[in-house]
Amino acid sequence: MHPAFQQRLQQLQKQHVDLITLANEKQPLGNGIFDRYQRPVLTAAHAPLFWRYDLNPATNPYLMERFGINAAFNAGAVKLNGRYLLVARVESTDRKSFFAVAESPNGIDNFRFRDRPIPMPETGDPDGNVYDMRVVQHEDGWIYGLFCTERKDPAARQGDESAAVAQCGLARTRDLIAWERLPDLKTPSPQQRNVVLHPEFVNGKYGFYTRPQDGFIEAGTGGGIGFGFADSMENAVIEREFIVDQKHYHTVYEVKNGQGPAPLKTGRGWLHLAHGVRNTAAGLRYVLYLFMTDPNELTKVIHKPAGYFIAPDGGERIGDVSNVTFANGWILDDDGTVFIYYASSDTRMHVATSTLDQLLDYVVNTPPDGLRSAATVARLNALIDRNEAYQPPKGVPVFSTTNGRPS
Ligand code: M1P
Repeated sequence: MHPAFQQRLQQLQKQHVDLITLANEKQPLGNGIFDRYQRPVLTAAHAPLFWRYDLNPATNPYLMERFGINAAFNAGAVKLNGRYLLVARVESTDRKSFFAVAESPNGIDNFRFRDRPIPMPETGDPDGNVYDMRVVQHEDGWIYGLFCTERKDPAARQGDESAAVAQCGLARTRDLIAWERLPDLKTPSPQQRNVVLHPEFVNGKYGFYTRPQDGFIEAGTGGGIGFGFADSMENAVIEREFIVDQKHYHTVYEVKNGQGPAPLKTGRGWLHLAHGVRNTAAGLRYVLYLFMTDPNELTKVIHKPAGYFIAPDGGERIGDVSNVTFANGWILDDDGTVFIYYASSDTRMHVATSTLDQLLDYVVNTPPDGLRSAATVARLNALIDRNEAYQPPKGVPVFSTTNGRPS
């Protein structure tokens, strides 16, 4: 073997091991609702070297990349046998996405991809692209994967090579190793993305959160997080969708929104993580928000704090599709810790941690959006009024509110 090949291989190996064994620390202080961490938990660079390089010096004397990985993002999440598993959307440089499992012993660092991507079977109508899997442990005993399957729009006008139809692909597994593909979900909507299975039966039926939309990008007359029922998973058909949480003028979800992972069952109701999209001069901005639905009436929102819960911050703002946070996986541990896995800018995965108690406090006690600037000012003044009793006594040095320096 040529010494240069050997030397480069050793350097690449060291760089990879250093990356995947790095400890991840909490960022200091936080906002009291959740904690961010110093570094992403999963990136394209986490992909094993044997996915990216032909390691044979005879056929790859320059040790060049033969298979480029572009991004690792929008991961479903599940805890199995004490391990924290992410089912990531891995995107190769040819723009195709596929699913691959990465696992960690603690949920915040040391994520390693399993040796091979998921060999997702196809239906009779092959997928053009698959992405954004929600992993749901249903009470029927199966672990379901619900994901977007995208195909070229057969009605696209001649020359239009970007028109696509998105629908919900379904698959199930017991172990995240062997997957059985089921027929795609059928709904009345021309397009579907962000479809999620409710983890319990609802009156003996399977409940689905949906996102009806008219076009591939535009929600149009659709949009909003919907809900519908199907009698079976082997032939899942939803006849009617009910809107649970609609998009709304001049909010962080004015263009569209979508359910994140499956909701968590709590003593107060079902806790939902979702994304909301608004338009800006710089393009669409995706943020995450929380809301809660009634424990028995699943289409009734009972709490919804104003505004966003997580938005792109610092380096999270930049990536292939900048200004995006997107989440389709979270894990509730037995001790009440919640691991929120979110992607930034369609490029990499992060974790934020909180507790169920903190998230419930946030959702129940944060006032809803008043939908007008004056209502926002009233909400702020109400807080300032309540805080009057807790101001430091007069004469005690405080930070000036006028010049930002100690007075
Ligand atoms: O690029 C941002 C996101 O856009 C889509 O989300 P939505 O269906 O809500 O518009 C998806 O393609 C998602 O994967 C992507 O992160």
